Amino acid sequence: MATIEQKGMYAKFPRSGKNVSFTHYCPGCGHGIINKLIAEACAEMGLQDNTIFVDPVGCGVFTYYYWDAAHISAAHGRASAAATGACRARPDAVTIAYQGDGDLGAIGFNNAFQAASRGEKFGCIFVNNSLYGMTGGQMAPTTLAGETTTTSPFGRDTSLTGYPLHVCEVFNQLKAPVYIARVSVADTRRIMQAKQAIRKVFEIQREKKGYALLEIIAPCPTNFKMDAQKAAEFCINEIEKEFPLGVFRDDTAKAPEEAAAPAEPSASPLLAPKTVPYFASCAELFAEKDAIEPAVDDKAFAERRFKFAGYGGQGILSLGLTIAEAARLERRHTLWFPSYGPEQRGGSANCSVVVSGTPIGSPTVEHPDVLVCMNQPAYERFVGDVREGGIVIVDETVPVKVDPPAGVKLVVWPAIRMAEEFGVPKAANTMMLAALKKLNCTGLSGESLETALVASFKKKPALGEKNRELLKKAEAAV
Ligand SMILES: Cc1ncc(C[n+]2csc(CCOP(=O)(O)OP(=O)(O)O)c2C)c(N)n1
Ligand code: SF4
Repeated sequence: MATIEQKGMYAKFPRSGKNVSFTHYCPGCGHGIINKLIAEACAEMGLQDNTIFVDPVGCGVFTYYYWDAAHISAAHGRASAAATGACRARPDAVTIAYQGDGDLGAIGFNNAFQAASRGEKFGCIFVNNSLYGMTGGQMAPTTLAGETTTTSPFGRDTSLTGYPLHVCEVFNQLKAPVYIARVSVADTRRIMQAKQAIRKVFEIQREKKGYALLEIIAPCPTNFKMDAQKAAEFCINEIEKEFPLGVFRDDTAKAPEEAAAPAEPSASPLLAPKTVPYFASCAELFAEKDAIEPAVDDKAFAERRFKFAGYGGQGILSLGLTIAEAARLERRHTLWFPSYGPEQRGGSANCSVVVSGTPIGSPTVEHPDVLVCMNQPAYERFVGDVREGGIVIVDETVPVKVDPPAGVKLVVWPAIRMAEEFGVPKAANTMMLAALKKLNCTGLSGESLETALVASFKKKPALGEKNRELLKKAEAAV
């Protein structure tokens, strides 16, 4: 239970409509102790204003109510993936993922393992209480042989469910991590050691040394069905017997080149050393790749949201990409977000595009201003979502059996027919671009749209010019 003065924590936790000064953890829960140690370490080291915590799904889910720092809430098992994004996007910050043994050891194992293998620069604090606490005490990969849980009521049967997963030992096979250790919070001496180890994880991140994994054995009195004292004893006498405490690796004193030494150079051209540039941020990567000019903020430019939908193979995704590219040419903020089924061709496909004068929060488009539909299922699926004042452009082959919502304009456009009449059936998407251009509903100039269209055929320049011609022909024809 936190006190109001607890370092690194908020004074009050405004949870479930109440403004309380106690956490949601059960009495004697290891999470409560660990939360306190993490908050203290972060505050004492002066890192509160520069720390991003990535919160799990599990009993640790509410840490954003407690730790006074930046937070990202990840989906179940995805904290290491989200932490990868956070530490790459903000290499100057300290990123700490907090995960339970179900979250990391079961659903999220591959995410966590691959992040460790890549040596992502974040610290992962992994709370092992040997079961799924939040959902009522089910068996986890870390459950001991013979341990009773709600899904192993007669004790874990290793002949059916395998053996307890030793996360530290498995991760210790990887090259990249710089620090791997297991501690416990089952008594005062252990808590003091755990605090030192937590500080070490923060230090490694502050000094940008690399990936660190700290497993913490923690009691869950509620699901062990024991009082706090007995639950702590169970950790010491049983869990720690299976999961011995200790430091598995500490490469922090080594120079980075030494810690993850590259493989010996090879004579094979496939393995020949290449110079791989290091990019500190995505912006830098893109700038290098395509010499892209960054977007310019322009509050006067109203955000527009587009949805393009049809069958795979109709060029729906490229049409969206052309709009995004035209926006980029005008140095607008833009995002293109495709969604398609497993089929290469013929399955349904759609993409969302956002064009904005200010940075864009989400790439998903739930209520488009402009909807372009190339087939009936797409029309019926999305037409009801279009925002009032918006526009729907639908190919004339689509039977319009459902009216658009009130205040939405419907334009029926002969994209497929024109493309066939012009002898290039595959150019139906270019015909749709002509509609967007002619109806002036992109907020982008005709010149940018044309340039983006031609650029989309970068590898086949003749086709680019052909499509520019077709675009003009379509505009003149309708
Ligand atoms: C995708 C998904 N699958 C399952 C769940 C249900 N669920 C929530 S927490 C949890 C397990 C939590 O156990 P653990 O990670 O060990 O954390 P603890 O609660 O013990 O701290 C599960 C299975 C979910 N929220 N999302
Ligand atoms: S259920 Fe277990 S892990 Fe969850 S808060 Fe209670 S004691 Fe802690």
